[in-house]
Amino acid sequence: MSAESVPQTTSQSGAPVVSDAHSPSVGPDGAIILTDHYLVEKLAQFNRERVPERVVHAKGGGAFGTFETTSDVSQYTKAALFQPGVSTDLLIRFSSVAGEQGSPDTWRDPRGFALKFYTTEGNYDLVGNNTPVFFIRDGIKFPDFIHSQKRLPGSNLRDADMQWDFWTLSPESAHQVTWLMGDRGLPRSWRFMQGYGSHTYQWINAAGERFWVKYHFTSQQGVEGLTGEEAEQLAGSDADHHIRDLYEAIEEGSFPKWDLSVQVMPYEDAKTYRFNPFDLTKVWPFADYPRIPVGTMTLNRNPENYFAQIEQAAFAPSNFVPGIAASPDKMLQARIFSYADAHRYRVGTNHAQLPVNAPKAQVHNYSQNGAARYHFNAPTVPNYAPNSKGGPAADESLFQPGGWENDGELTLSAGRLHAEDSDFGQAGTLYREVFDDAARERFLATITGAVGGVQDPAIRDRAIAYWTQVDTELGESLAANLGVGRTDLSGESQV
Ligand code: HDE
Repeated sequence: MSAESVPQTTSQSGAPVVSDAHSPSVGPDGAIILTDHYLVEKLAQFNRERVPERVVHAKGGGAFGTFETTSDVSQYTKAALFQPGVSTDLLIRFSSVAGEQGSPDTWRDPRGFALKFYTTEGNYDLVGNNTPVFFIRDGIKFPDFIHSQKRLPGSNLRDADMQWDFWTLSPESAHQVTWLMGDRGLPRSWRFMQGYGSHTYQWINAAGERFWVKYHFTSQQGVEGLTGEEAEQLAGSDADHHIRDLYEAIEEGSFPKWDLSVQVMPYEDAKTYRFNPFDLTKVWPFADYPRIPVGTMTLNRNPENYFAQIEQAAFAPSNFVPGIAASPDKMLQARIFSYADAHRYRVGTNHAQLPVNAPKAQVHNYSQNGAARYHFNAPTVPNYAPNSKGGPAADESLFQPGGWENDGELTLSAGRLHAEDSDFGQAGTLYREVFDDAARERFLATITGAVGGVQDPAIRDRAIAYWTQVDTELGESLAANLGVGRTDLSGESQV
């Protein structure tokens, strides 16, 4: 391109720059000068290019797209984006969990499936994973859980003993660990995996009737995994394999799609359902509550700038819209605090004003100032309410009668046990009835390798007992593969 046709380089304040190759100096070999404000600006800006990476889900990638509501679910929710025929722009970010920003995409891990719907009623964020359950059912254990999956405080190395010490002392983790050690833990790429809201949420229809729902995103590309060998090879040869796969597919016009369906539980069913419907370690079998089609998500536009649009993307489970609300799920409630807090720390108090996070709906409120404030009210709008000067007014008639009955003394509890609740039941069902023979064979090989990395015999024995409680034969096969005798369910080896 000729010199005339390219833009003139400027400083951040727009002044023309004379060189990006030589710093002015006193004589050819002389001192460079402090008044060279462009050199100072360029080096100072460089030092400040990073925002803190996400403390979990640090490595990821994303795209923009649309959601089309193709069914009529208005009997369950009044949410504008889920009304028949409505098309809504969205942003998705996929991610791994434990790895830092530079880590390989193909490490065994759950995958984040975070959605931001730019609806006419404000942004609706649905921040889920590629598995329908989670490791724990109370947010107070989350920092500890993540610590156990990352690095030892002394050596800064990852450690199988730490992982399995936490898991075997947290039996509620068994269902999700079974998903993790199965094929879903190594998706071929983000395009070939399912997505879930994981939690139970509440939908409220125009008449104020309440329903409990679970979200399912079914990949139209199918579900495919990597073998352990393929994943390890890719971890070495292409750490960004999943980012690349999604980016190149969209560039080529091969737009990945997912069909959204929901399981809907009538409000009153929750009290007597066979499983605690708000326990994030449990699924609702489809036979009990079949999936009801809602619509289709299509990803059709890559980010133009990764940092501005993906690294600074701020997804928050607290971003609800009318017709959608929380549930008694303690994990969801803890997340409602944590995400916006993380964004205020990581991106800044006005993160919601960044274009990628800004709603398409108009914003009117009395918040003001704070670092990097960009949007502001006209000077005629007062910064207090109530006021007689035409400032924005809240509308109590919009109060949605969501919520649920709460009563009883403060207590410490893992939640009310329902008829068929157990920490290992659904994990065993997944292993015996969902996995086929080949998947069970791969699964045994995976946990043999993983538990085989444990050094502490007491933790190893507890891990054998943990898998024995999922499935007796599985536990026996694992013990045989590890050359360990039977372990009683208390975790003591009976060698
Ligand atoms: Fe997260 N989680 N989480 N998490 N999570 C974050 O938010 C947290 C949980 C998930 O692409 C953080 O911006 C708590 C369940 C995804 O930007 C943080 C608890 C599920 C992403 C946070 C959980 C998730 C995050 C880290 C226990 C699936 C990436 C930095 C109560 C249903 C979103 C940040 C993106 C990110 C907190 C458990 C999924 C620290 C306290 C369960 C997909 O705020």
